[in-house]
Amino acid sequence: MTRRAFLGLGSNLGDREAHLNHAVGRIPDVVKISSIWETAPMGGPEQDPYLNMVVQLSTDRTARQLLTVCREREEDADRVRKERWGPRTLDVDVLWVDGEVIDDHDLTVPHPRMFERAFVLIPLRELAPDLIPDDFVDPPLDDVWPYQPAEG
Ligand code: GSY
Repeated sequence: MTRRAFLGLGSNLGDREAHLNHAVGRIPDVVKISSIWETAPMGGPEQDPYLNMVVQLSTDRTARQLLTVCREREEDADRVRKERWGPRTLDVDVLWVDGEVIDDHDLTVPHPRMFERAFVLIPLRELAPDLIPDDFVDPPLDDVWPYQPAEG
């Protein structure tokens, strides 16, 4: 059964834009891509701003199969799991799969923190306004701001 699914991507180490674009090109069944947003880091040690985006899939894959895709894309970016909440070349999370609810030790869907994170909700809103809580208030522009790619 083909369903709508959303993955969230983030990067704050190395060539952030290249990490995102490379991953998006290698995620199967992508049908829509949000803008890229630059976002202040939430949690963890002092670290550089992130680039964040969300992609929408129309897919037969289950959330668990999508988790495998996410991990493969993180491995492509040589992601090293050093410090929880620490800087990373690429983070890819399963946010939402229509009709799936999972609460396993390694996978929770819907993503347990997606509704508290402006860096998820703002790009997600471009693709799926129906998933945004009615009481969501946009954060100040110094928390989440449109990404301006370097020219040239
Ligand atoms: O959970 C994803 C990794 N991450 C991020 C992120 O993607 N964006 C921002 N702004 N802060 C973050 N903190 C963590 S951990």
